[in-house]
Amino acid sequence: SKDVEVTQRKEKNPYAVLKKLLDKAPPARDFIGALKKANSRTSFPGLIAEVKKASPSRGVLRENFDPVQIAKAYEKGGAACLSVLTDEKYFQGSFENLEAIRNSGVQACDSAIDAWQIYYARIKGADAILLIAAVLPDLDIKYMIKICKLFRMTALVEVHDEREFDRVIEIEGIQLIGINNRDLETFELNIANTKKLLEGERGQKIREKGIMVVGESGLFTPADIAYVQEAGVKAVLVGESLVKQEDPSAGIAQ
Ligand code: IGP
Repeated sequence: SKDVEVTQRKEKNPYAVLKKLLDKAPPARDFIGALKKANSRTSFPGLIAEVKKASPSRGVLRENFDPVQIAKAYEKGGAACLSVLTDEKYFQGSFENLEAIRNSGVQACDSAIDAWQIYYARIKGADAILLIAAVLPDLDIKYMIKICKLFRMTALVEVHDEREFDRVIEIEGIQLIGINNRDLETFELNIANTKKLLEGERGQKIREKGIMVVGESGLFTPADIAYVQEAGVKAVLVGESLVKQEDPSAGIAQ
């Protein structure tokens, strides 16, 4: 934000400022491609490893939290992509963390509830962004997917229940859907949620449309990963179980 202020004093047109910052950012890399590559190389789901200091449901997960060190460990362990929390209030994250990690060369994702956050994340080097269906109306998701396309970013659209799934599956241009096993209202975790949403007609639709599915949250053991893979996911998003390890790369199976 400091560079935004400095430039704004010199520039009269705010869009020119924005354009300059966007042009300066490292180009977005192929997030889905990285996941697919990992999936075909290892026969495990592609791993999105999450850099998360704290969460509303679990409190502080790691005391000596060095985001770049964790990101490097994830990369060394074989993670295909990273998720970097930027929310300060609930997750003790920051856009500075995102930028520092991106500068260290890893594929990063971030979550947005407002269009400006996509611009901001892109400026800080994000390749993908998480859009949460529970808090976004369809029109917003559509609009935000368009912005992502413009920046060649990937939109990961997160759902938790059938209603949200049925809403977003019809959105044009959707490529990547995340199924969250955590209920964001009660914080309850249930990995059977991924399976439930991929059964029957819904699973059929996903396959027909060639949409990649990410199993999110509450994955702790190789058996948990195998379970969601069996259910049909080609990628997983894992935070707590990795970030809590002394060596965050240790929990990543090859
Ligand atoms: C990671 P876990 O249980 O492995 O720490 O979960 C990730 O799925 C979770 O942090 C998450 C999240 C979100 C956080 C999924 N969707 C939306 C913030 C906002």
